[in-house]
Amino acid sequence: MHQVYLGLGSNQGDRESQIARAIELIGERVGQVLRQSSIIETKPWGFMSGNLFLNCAIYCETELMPRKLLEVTKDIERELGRRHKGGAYRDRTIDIDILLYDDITIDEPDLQIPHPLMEQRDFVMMPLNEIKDSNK
Ligand code: PH2
Ligand code: MG
Ligand code: MG
Repeated sequence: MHQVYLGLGSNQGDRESQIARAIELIGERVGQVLRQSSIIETKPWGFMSGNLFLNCAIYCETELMPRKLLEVTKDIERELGRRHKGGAYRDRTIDIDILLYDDITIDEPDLQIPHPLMEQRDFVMMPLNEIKDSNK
């Protein structure tokens, strides 16, 4: 089993439901979700919008390899109404980011692990620190 931390964010539509549904689908398709942080409300970082985010982090264990994990999280984003990918930051119904995957490092154009900007983002680090290594 591989140990994975994911960051979730939503600032458009029914934010709570979309985060809840994303976690449910991650549990079904990625692997058992063993820890979930508190959900915090945060101001948009890196772009202007009047829509506040809800952010949280989860820990799960998976058999999926990193690329397959990326594919599955992108499918879930699409199913939950996300219409854009990449490019400038915009409002989104759901964003699922791979923060950490075991101790591996990947640096490819479409997949970087650990998430390259996470340490600059309180909306990632606060929830992540809440669940990280809490009982391991
Ligand atoms: N995600 C971004 C850009 N800015 N700001 C907040 N508060 N929360 C996010 O999840 C977020 C963001 C790109 O993915
Ligand atoms: Mg993101
Ligand atoms: Mg993303």
